Amino acid sequence: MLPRLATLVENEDPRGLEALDVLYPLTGKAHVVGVTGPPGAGKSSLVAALLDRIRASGRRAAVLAVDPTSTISGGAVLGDRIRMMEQHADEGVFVRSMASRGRQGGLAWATAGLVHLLDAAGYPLVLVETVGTGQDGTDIASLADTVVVVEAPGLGDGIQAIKSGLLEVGDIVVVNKADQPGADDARRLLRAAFDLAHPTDSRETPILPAVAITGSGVAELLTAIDDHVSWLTESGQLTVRRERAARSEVLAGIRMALDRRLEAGSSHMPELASLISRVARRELSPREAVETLTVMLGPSVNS
Ligand SMILES: Nc1nc2c(ncn2[C@@H]2O[C@H](COP(=O)(O)OP(=O)(O)OP(=O)(O)O)[C@@H](O)[C@H]2O)c(=O)[nH]1
Ligand SMILES: [Mg+2]
Repeated sequence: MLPRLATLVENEDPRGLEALDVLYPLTGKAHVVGVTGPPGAGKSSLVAALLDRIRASGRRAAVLAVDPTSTISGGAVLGDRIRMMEQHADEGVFVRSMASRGRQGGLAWATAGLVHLLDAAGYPLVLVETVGTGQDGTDIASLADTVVVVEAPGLGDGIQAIKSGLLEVGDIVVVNKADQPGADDARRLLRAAFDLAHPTDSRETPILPAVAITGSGVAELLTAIDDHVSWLTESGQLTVRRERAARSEVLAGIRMALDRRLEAGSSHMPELASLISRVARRELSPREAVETLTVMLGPSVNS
């Protein structure tokens, strides 16, 4: 039933959404791990290697790959890999991919919905792969309990990675493709940058080498992931993160609902159409039109 239900949730079929409402109280038990990083860093390879490791130790896990075919690094190849994983999935593993294409905003919302479903289905570990550049709105950082940022040597210099802001959200950083030149330098540079930026943090962000295609370093990564959830629990950070996740999901939902209503525009909101026409005729400034429409949301932060 899970694949069918996932499709209903993904398509925002009312039956899927109702099921989510019913299932939601059962969620919150899974450890949600976001795996993000620049295109081609080896996220899918690393997730596949992690799955092998997880299965070998008799644990169960679900994987959600967001947009596996959208990137510059050979989307078709990657799509194949995900499909392969889907086929090989046994009862202890559930692999699902989701495209952001054609989705009118609401990617974070849809991702969260599927994660809740996998959580409710009883998978103790849910891995979510997203492409992260530091500027996109997939919000994996607010959704996940643990964020693994995957970097690789040769994907632009380390300074760029630091400036992108992506590293900031990482609870664990992996320098993948450690079999390639420059990996040690990349790791040293990242270590120095982290220590400079966070000299007094109670927890040091692990920066781990890995070779996803051979599985080297993957056991250490899984240990680091498990250690992080222990740290979250003991430090009370888990509660803080869950609160933040709930907040960002609700706000994302509100934004999406507003966006859609506005997109539906003239047919559902004759006032909007007439305001837009008045702006076009220069009878009303754009700001005045916005003000008129947002009055219903309460006083603006500026006033
Ligand atoms: N040499 C080497 N190649 C690797 C390693 N890990 C992955 N690759 C290769 O790097 C390419 C990209 O790997 P993927 O796992 O698809 O990377 P990704 O980050 O998921 O890519 P996108 O989903 O497109 O952003 C593939 O050709 C992999 O075989 C590694 O540790 N060493
Ligand atoms: Mg991938």
